[in-house]
Amino acid sequence: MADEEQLDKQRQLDPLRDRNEDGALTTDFGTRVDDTDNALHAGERGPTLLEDFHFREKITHFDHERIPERVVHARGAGAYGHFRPYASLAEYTRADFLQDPARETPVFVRFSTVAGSRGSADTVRDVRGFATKFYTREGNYDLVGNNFPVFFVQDAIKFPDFVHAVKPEPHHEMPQAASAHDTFWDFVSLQPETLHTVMWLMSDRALPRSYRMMQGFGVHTFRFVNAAGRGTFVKFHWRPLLGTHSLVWDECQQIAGADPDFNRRDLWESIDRGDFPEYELAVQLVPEEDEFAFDFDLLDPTKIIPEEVVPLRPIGRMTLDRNPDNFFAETEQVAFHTAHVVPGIDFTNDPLLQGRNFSYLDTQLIRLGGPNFQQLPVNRPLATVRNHHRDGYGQHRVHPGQTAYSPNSLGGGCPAVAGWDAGAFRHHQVRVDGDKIRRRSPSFDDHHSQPQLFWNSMAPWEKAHIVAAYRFELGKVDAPAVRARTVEQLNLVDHELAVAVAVGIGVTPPAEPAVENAGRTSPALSMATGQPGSIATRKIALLVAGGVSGADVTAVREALIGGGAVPEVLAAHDGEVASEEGGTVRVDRALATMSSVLYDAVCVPGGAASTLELSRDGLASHYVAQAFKHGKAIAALGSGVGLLRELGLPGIRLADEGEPAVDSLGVVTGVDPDTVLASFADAIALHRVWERDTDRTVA
Ligand code: HDD
Repeated sequence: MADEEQLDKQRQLDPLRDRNEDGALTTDFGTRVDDTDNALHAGERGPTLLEDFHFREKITHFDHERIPERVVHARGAGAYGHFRPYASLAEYTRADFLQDPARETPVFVRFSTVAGSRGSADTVRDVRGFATKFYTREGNYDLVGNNFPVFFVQDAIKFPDFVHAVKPEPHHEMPQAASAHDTFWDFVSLQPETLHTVMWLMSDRALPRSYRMMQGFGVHTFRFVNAAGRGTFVKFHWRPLLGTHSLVWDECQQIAGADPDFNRRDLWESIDRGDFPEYELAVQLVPEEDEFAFDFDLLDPTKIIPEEVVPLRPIGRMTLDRNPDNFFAETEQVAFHTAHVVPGIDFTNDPLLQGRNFSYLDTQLIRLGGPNFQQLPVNRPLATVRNHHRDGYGQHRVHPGQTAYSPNSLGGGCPAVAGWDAGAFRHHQVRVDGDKIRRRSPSFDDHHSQPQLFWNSMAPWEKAHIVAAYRFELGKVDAPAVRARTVEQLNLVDHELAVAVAVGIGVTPPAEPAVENAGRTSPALSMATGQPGSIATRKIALLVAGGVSGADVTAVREALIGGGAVPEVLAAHDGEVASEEGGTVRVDRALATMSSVLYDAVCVPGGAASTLELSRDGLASHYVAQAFKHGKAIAALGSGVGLLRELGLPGIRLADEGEPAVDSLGVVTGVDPDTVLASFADAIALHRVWERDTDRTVA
């Protein structure tokens, strides 16, 4: 256990922060250096001398800077924060950090994509990792989750096959960070247990707008254990306070070029601004005696417990409020492990979890170069570490004394093991009995009911996006047999889905449904309902040119900032533009550097000369047209409507001259700033206006 004053992770890190702020440049062994720009040569034009220890040390260190990237989840972004429970959970778990609502536990969270390498784009179609390290006073607890509640395979032994299939193909190492290729679809179409998670992958859940607007899930059924030793099954859910929101696929592909760091930058800038990401931790609790009360197996990680069957119980809140100081030291070297558990939280026999408990320790040994990775600053627990582990590469501890074994008498028997009552972890006692067999339980066999449940629960636009995603992905698959087999699999989920996909990829649609659709839904699975409506932290572009109405710009900025949004003024050039009132308007960004896909909404303030200039600029028109295609809120004040009129936006009515305000599917125009801005804010808070989604492929 840690003492009270030890429980501040930042205080622990402070002496380790090497600011290099003043003083002379030195070698790694501390000798001051008089020149770091010229190596030691024999004469001005002569060879470099071996004697130049500074040159050799500098180059050698550089040559060794890289470590292996993570085999999966290589691309990520992290932040520090803290977690606080709402109330004591002592009834279910003895985990110390879940006992006292007055106590905060420091955390480090790393978000990631899965398939891409370290330098790949953020907005690819992929699962997102959501890994949280709680620095509790009883040791580090890692909740290593994803933004999907289910996983592709049921048994960890299939993980290498799955990863090899989704990663770039081995002969030419293409494509990067994409599942749209033959080997992925070959594998998943042959392995029907993947169907459910693939359905999530084809949904917009795979395209989060922001790490701040993304759910997280522990995926497995874990076990809480209370002080009396009673177990309760538990599923963990992170729910973002800003709601769960996604991008659209066309937008994602463009962002990958316009700003490949889109999600990473969003996280960094939000924390920098003081818009701290917040998530509620909720649990689904199932008494041990109800283990077999479901029509699926609780140990099967390809299944959810529908929230309508076991409701979520909110238990606490996490706030991320500090960016790391150094990406490599902290975000790259953080080492998560599913077996980093604390008393009161335990495993189940989920065969995926059991395998993970081997893999995460193993991978850190190669990635971080040996068994002392727990001593790296970001990984170092706040709880006191005492044991007989010794030596190894990168040993930072100095262990005085004679004894490094147990039992000992020469060291006074120290350190001694503790009991459950003294805060030791004790594996939950369950009776295990069985033959040694390589076989899965028949209770893991149903691969179709839950994908069907997911499909049935989607709003029409969500279904349309799923169909479009299957068509896109399979459209990149060369092997006709793989395309056909995928359609066959989908026909075991839903006939309408299978037909819609088939016609898009040139496969003969199945004539008959292979199964009857049971018609079950779980409304909680849809992103269309139950989202908190707010414009907070949304980025809004204001398009301006010389002669813009300064009054409009001020009104728009004030209204948006008042709601917590982040407006930015964009013009053809940086600096400032003249306002129609004879003043100036400061420009935040040059239009050419900030594509429309990098904003949540766009506004065109009034000003006849400004509108005319913007209309002549293809970039500004393209900007609005793109925002329209991606379902974003658009506003134009006064004469600004002229820019929109030229675009001929389908199905949209624009305000006539002098008309106060018209809201037509989130395109808000008119001369009355108050009314226009109020409707604009409502449309932004909806996230997207899906009714005018031009990507729709099925009704
Ligand atoms: Fe994993 C990393 C999440 C199954 C083996 N995994 C990794 C990370 C996350 C997950 C979020 C990144 C951690 C970080 O930011 O450093 N993994 C999951 C989830 C799974 C899952 C939610 C299923 C429920 N993983 C899984 C299996 C295996 C692995 C079945 C192996 C048998 N995962 C790894 C790994 C990684 C990893 C190879 C790569 C880097 C690392 O561990 O530290 O060990």
